[in-house]
Amino acid sequence: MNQNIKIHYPHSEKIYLQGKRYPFLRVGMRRVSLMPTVTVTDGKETRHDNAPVFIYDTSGPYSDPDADIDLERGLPRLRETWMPERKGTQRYYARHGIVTPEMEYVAIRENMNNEALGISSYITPEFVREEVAAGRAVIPCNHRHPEAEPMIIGDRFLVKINTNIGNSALSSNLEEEVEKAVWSCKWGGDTLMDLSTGSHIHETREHILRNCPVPVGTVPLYQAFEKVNEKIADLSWDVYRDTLIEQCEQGVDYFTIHCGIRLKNVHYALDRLTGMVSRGGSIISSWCSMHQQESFLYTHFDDICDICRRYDVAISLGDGLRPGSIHDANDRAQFAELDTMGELVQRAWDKDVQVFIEGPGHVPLQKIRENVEREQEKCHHAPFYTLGPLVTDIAPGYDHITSAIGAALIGWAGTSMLCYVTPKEHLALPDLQDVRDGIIAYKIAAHAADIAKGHPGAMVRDNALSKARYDFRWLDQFSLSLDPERSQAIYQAANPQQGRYCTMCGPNFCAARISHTLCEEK
Ligand code: IRN
Ligand code: FE2
Repeated sequence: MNQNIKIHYPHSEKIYLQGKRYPFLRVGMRRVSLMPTVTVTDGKETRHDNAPVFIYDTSGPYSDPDADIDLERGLPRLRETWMPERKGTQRYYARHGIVTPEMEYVAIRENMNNEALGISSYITPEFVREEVAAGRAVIPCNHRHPEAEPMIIGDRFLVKINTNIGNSALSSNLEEEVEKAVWSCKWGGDTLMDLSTGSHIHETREHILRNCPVPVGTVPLYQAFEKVNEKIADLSWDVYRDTLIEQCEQGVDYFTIHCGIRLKNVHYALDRLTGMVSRGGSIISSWCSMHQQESFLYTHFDDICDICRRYDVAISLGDGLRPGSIHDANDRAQFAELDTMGELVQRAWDKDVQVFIEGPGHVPLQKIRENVEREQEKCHHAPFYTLGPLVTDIAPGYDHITSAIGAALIGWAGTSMLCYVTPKEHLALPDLQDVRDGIIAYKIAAHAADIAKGHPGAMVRDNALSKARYDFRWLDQFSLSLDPERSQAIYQAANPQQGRYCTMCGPNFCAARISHTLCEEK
């Protein structure tokens, strides 16, 4: 059933590495096999094998030809049998010195090439445990979402990307929603936020969760707002609490909660160039000023933590006062909220709840580093998760680019996860092509940051692709690229004979060819 939703990557094989502490673990990854390099000296041909390259794989069972996919039944419940009884959160186990199966899983996953080639690196299961215990890393994995493959968010690990799906008011059909989720996983989305606000919100989320191999996040305030018929004044802790529990039960892995907004700070955002641009932030700020009260998200924060702890749902502290233009970046509204988040991080940790911090938004290049440094200082090094940031405001239609530039820089400076932005940002709801363009832009930013940070093995894929390019192994170049379909289509459209050159320079102007001749003459 539904086999047509399967994912196929060219010249790739789905392989699984087994756990050592937990031999039942099978960590999926993509193995790209390459052609040999052929050199000709004195008319004699020599072949040198090229080692396969292992690629971090977010596509779960969808890229496994043997998996039987049935969208009605949902994915296999991978993590269900890993621990007989879940006594606490990943943070709880980490602090008690216990390496969970999830911790070993992410250690193997982060090490792809090193692990397969038997090269040791600092990323061991014990290292993962230490980072989770210290609060510097988070493994979002609700006990009730056993379909998800564990992944880790922290600045000593690969930089991750989040994609958003979901539609406003108009509801599309359930199968379409799952297709969007799988599409995001295909191109490399590490986590997925379901921001649906339409009708059937519960069923849509259920369908996505049961078929999603990556952690799923939501903003529960959106559904609570629907429940009170979009009347801000009618929002209350009771409605919010019930919504939280409903979503915890379904298996949502992390919640964006805008609890850093304090009544006394709301006015800071009012004399800005662009006021408030966070949906959740503007709703909750408006509630505070209508009632002249602290928000229930702030006053009930400990209750929220008690609920999240039971399921191991991570809290993503929402940046309700993030700047909506480079003009407003790093202002007192933004930083006042960050101070409150720092206080809340400590309270979440006291209850063993995993927590990370959302950040901007729109920030010019020269103000980016301060964001990370300040976050690490005020929020005690909890992982930072930013939306871009866009480094200029003048390119609507291209905001995947304006924001990927900021994302690369902020990732290099220490941000652990980047929330993608598509070309349609500020203009319209993205379609499938926009999602793909947004993801690729963010994979570039995240990978560039991994290289700059010296993540072990990060450059293996670059070096293999460069060698393929220099050897004119076109197919290898395509299969190693972030978007094999696009690179191959462009090449083939221009060069139907597939000669040893591309149409950018033509055969006689090709520097690589000339360089090869030089080497052969030497
Ligand atoms: C990420 C970092 N800062 C904000 N985000 C994302 O923005 C967050 O993860 C969620 O997907 C969305 C929340 O939007 P509002 O409600 O703050 O506009
Ligand atoms: Fe924006």
